[in-house]
Amino acid sequence: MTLSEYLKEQGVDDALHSIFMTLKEAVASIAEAIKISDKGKAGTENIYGEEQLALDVLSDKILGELFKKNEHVGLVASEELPDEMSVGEGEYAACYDPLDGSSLADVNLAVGTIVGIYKTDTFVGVKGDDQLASMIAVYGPSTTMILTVKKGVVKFQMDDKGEFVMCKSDIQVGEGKMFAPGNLRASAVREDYLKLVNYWMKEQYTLRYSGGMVPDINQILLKGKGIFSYPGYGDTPDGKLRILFECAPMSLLMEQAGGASTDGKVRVLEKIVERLDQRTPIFIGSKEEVKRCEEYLG
Ligand code: AHM
Ligand code: MG
Repeated sequence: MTLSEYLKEQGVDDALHSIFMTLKEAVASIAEAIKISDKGKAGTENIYGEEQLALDVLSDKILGELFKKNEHVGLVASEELPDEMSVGEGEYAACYDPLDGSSLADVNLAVGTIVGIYKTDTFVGVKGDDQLASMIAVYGPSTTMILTVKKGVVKFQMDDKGEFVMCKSDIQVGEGKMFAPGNLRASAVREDYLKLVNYWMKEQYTLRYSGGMVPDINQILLKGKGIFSYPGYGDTPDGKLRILFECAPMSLLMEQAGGASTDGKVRVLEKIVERLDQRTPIFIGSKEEVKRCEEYLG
């Protein structure tokens, strides 16, 4: 089943369908951009400048230009732009991290795109629960999209013609011993986080941490178990990851798959976005693990 067929089967409106067609085009182009930039590393420094930055900017440009062409999208916000940007009259709004974990691209580790879809004329004041859909794309050995239109979670894989074909339906996250402990630096000053990580180690959880939130969350969704954590500490009590561009779209996917996501006290999807770059601590994955995080850190 293709992405288009799936969306029609789910009864999404023409506008949202068209937005996903734009996304599929963007993901295919970004996948190509990543490949070319790796190949050209030795000889193309003059054109691309600092490579990671070039890839971030390029991915951002690809998404921005394609959304501008889509009549249903009126507003975009990107992790790479200083402010939200009106792009037309459409009632839909898209926010995205065009290439999350881009510093991993030069060592050929997986990177990803994160997108949240809303109906709003400003992202200030929205909360993750307001999303109508969300998606992560992973650029690894294959290019894949995991998405939700709030009717469960499904995975598509790009074929050689740039078509996205469903390869997993009804993705479910249950329980199991796998952990991706982000920002371990915090455990040097936070006794509670150290205790939590020690619990996972003593219980012989499998460590699966890539340094990219997209592949890490992708893994939890596809293995159907595990926990990803990124607490704050010291001068950055809210950590590094942004609600709008990273945490809300991921949290919608996780909850739709039967998992959970919290900042330690509050569901991430309930948190109001007061500033576009607002950050939040996040503990996301299997329900029981998220509960454990709240118990240890709340
Ligand atoms: P980015 O948006 O600048 O790429 O940063 C986000 C990434 C996440 O994918 C990952 O989980 C996190 O940064 C890792 O951060 P750090 O290496 O600082 O622990
Ligand atoms: Mg990011």
